[in-house]
Amino acid sequence: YENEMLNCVERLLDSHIKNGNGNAPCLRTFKKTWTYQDLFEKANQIANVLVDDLGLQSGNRVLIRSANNPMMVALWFGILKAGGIVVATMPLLRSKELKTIIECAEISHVFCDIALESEMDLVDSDFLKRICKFCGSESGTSELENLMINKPKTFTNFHSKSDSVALIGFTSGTTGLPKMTAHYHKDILNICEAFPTYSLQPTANDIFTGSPPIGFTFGLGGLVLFPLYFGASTFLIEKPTPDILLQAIQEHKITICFTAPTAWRIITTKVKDYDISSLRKCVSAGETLPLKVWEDWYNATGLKIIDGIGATEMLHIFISSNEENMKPGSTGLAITGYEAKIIDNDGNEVTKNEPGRLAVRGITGCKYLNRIEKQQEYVQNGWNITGDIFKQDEDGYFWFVARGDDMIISSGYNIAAIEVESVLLTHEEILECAVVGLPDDERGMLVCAHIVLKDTAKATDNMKNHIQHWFKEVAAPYKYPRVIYFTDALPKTETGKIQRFKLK
Ligand code: 3SK
Repeated sequence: YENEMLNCVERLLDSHIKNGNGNAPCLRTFKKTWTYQDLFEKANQIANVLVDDLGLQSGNRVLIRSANNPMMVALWFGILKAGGIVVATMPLLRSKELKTIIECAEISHVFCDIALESEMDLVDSDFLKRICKFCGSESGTSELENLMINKPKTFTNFHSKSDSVALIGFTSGTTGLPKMTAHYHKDILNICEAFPTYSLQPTANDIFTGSPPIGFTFGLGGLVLFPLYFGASTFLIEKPTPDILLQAIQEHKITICFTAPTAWRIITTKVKDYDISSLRKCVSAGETLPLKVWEDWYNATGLKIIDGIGATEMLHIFISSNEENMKPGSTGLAITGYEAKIIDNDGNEVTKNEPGRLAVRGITGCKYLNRIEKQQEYVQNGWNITGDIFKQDEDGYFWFVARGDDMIISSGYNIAAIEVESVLLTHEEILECAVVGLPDDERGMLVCAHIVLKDTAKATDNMKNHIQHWFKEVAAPYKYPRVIYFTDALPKTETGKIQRFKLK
């Protein structure tokens, strides 16, 4: 798509109408189905509202505050049709976080679902020209729906270029100012050829679903871009719990499901109560997938979870596998369109099976808008340096070792928190855990495990002693968690990532 005029909406949405597939199902929910024609008309009406009533200029940044629902998707396309730049946010954000995003991204327009208006109403910013409320639920109307009523259902798309910015993603950075990463219209189409073709081979008959918010690029790809690129349909769930996901799979004959490792783990414990025979592809990302979760799911269902690593900076997944080439426990191979390697601190490639920093380059890449110093850290000699520590084996497979900051150095031992977690998770009483380093005068750091037991009534000192003893039997004793805290739940981001920084 180099140097072309390109609005990605034309390929993702309008092409289905031109090809006579307007009546095909596109967006499904528990209550109703929108066809491609329905989505096309709504997106056009929204684009007309933006230009005629809300004063949008091309290049304006438009924030969407919504749970995963059909109106959110219509807004996503309507904004791009009108020449705006989409900034889709996580529904659980609070007013302070919304204000930061609005000021960083210089947001001029906001579309806010009335169900989420209270936090938005608290935000005051000079950047904002217009907040327009809509009704994301199945029935009901708000300001946007009223403005849409008399608008034409056709629209001449803004003539963007292949390298015009289409969306800005915010990284869920743990500290400091959030980083804004831009992606072009061509990037959006490029990722639709990469991971889906490599790992999923979708057809128009597929029905996608999953839990990640569309405001997270993992969810955007898996629940909007990939299904639409292949003329398939997507089942959107506003508040996805493991039971609701399973219910959707059973009742709506879902074939492809995207969710995070923690959800796969819980779904495994419940799957026997549901008929999920329609499911053919299971995708996990957002956090590394423990081998135990992969094995338990495989034993319960015969399905192989496709693990993948992506990054908001890269837009979507760049290392993954497919059923034919999978090595359980490994994240997989660099997918078509990407190269990856493991480097040391000087940027030199390390020898096979040595841990180092994961570097990747390919059809998408990091383009920070507001953090020049971070751009130079992230992109070096054309390679994107992710924060993760991986090893590559002699067959080219990448094995997760640790997040860049998740190595615990205790008494001179390098202990990967993720490794301690993987061992703990094989204990039959443990449901979830997160391991962090606790500063200690004597040893530098102590391995500290925050554990959720399957039966919280068993959270006693005896149980702590038992887990510590047992750990030393099954793994190198120096790695055992010297400190254990039992907890009812681990802090997580909306995308299911454990917030280890909070535990630290
Ligand atoms: O965290 C990930 O692995 C990821 C995957 C796909 C898209 C975006 C991200 C951050």
